[in-house]
Amino acid sequence: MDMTPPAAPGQTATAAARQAFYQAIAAHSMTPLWEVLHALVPPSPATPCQPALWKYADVHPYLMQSGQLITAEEAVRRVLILENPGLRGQSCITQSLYAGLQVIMPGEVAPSHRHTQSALRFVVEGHGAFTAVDGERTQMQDFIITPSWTWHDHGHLGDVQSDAPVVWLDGLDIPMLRFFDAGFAENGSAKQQAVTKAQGISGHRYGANMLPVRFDARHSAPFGQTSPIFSYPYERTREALHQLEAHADIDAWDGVKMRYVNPATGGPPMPTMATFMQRLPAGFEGKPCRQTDGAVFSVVEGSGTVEIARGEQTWTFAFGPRDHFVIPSWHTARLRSAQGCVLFSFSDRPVHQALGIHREERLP
Ligand code: 1HN
Repeated sequence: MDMTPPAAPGQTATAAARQAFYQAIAAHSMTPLWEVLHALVPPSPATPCQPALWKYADVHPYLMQSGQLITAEEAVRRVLILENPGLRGQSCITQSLYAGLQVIMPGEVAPSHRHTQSALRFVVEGHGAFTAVDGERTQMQDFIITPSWTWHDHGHLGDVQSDAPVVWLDGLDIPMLRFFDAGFAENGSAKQQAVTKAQGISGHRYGANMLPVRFDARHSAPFGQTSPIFSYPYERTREALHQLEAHADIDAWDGVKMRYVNPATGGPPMPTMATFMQRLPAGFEGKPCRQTDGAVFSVVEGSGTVEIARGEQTWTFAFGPRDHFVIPSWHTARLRSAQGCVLFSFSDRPVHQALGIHREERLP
């Protein structure tokens, strides 16, 4: 018996036969590769992720309003997610990275929990808050990491020096863990974890260009793949960049750009996310470059512009202190700064490198 349906007007018999075939196999959870092959292996990355800029002047009032609407404790984490306009509803800033701005008010606590997702914090505004990571407290300032499966809680004592909110950028590998279906989480038994270590001890032990004599990164749980330092003070970073700008070569694409390291391995502080600090000298006109790792930027000091291009489209963002922007995978970016500036950024580069798929192109 001939099962071929009659061709619809304008449809060839072949097309009709194919459609009927697709419907028949769909009932068996199958679908033809040849209809999707081109989209599956594009000639170059075809990300739905879009370049985007969040001006702090626009964001700040909403952060403060959120502080009136819900307590940190009720929210667990009071965060406004920086959601990529091309990925709405997916709680991510690139296909592999999550970013949000978290606010904590004096007197508040964000309760203790742990999860397999790794987190980084970059403090944007305010001081007087602290975070605790696996029993050690540190000031919530500058760049802090919360490695996978470490207990963490945040608090703001509201001291005499600061009764203002503290705001920081959270960067997490949430979409990656979702992709791998490897997310686990646990709440602490107490709101705040017990402090079991002296404040700053990990910095003294691992952050003074030395390691304990028998330290072996490969066998030092929980540090196998994450930095044993979890606080990287900006003062030292800033001075290093300043001296390098004055006395070393300026890279024509990046200015002076350094990556944060795990001092025990030389690798990134956490296995899924690389973090960078970069200084563009006054008058810098960067050459264009593109890479497969999508990157999120937080402007620390100064101002400038980033021009981002993909195909026929160009986006130009003017940025200043506390603004945030995202450069998606394989978008050509060009940084300029008349006044000079300092930029913090993070990306999924370590994963690209571990998989041998990282590509970078520095254009003339
Ligand atoms: C989290 O634990 C924090 O600890 C921030 O501050 C943002 C987003 C999703 C899941 C866990 C934090 C988070 C998060």
